[in-house]
Amino acid sequence: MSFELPALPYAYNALDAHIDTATMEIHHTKHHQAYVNKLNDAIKGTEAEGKSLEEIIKNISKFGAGVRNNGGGHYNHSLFWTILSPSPAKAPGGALKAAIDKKWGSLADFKTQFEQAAATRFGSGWAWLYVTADGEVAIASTPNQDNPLMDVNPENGTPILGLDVWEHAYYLKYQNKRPDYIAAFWNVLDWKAVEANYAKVVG
Ligand code: MN3
Repeated sequence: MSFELPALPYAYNALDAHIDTATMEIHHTKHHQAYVNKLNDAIKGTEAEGKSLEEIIKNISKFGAGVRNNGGGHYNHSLFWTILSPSPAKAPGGALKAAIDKKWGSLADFKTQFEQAAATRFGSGWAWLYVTADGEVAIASTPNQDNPLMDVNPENGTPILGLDVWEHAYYLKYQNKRPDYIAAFWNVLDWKAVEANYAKVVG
């Protein structure tokens, strides 16, 4: 069974005021599709074949660069699409709100720290809100298509929110203005989806 490109849960133009239609379509049908195709090629005949994506990512040190880059690409984008929404919940509630308030003081303070991580990631990569093995929420940024679930990452845990800061994610609308893209991201980030991811991790 090979990996497949997941369908977007909304239309390509659904987020257009903040993430433009052309970017969404190219990002999904070209970039993400390419990670899926190259991942399927890279695992052929290796012990990764037949394993779940999560299993592969958690044990990524066992595999080569092709599996790391493309497996990460498939995992990261699959998460990214599901936390965006044209009708997002604008703030977290419940246990996630409590965890964020405890760690950073407020949602606004969390956003400032997260924006800093996303804006200062040099070159291509991602910014993350993730849950550590101790059940704490934390912020990380990773290069390329790495993520906190990978065993090679010292900031290790389960991502519940990820922001793609590769230029392909924003260049058509925002050009070199990555901070503007990061600011726009909050308008389409669905905290309900992040809350659901958090609940899956902490039980
Ligand atoms: Mn991308």
